[in-house]
Amino acid sequence: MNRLVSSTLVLGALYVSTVCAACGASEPSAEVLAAATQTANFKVEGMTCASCQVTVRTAVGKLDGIGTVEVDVDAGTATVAFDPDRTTASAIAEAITGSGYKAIVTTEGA
Ligand SMILES: [Cu+2]
Repeated sequence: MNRLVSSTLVLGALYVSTVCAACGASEPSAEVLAAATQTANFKVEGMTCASCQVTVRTAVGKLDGIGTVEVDVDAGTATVAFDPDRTTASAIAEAITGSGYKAIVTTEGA
């Protein structure tokens, strides 16, 4: 019984350690690869830790037609490959902004 309780406490501590003041904890997003033929770069403000990165990735990943999502916390940037028939760079920027990090499209191209 004591062993069970201490295991729970350890798991709780690990869980809390992934939370940061800016974003709170978040679960890794499932990668869904679409016919992502276009890539856009974004400037993302306010990311401070790996969990912020996951939050941004998760927010983008909820959109339709998203391919790879690369988020650089230190640089404050994101690069997203997407299917232009199913979503747009501005929709991606809105999704990132909606997750709590102001995003603007910096470059957009094939
Ligand atoms: Cu964070």
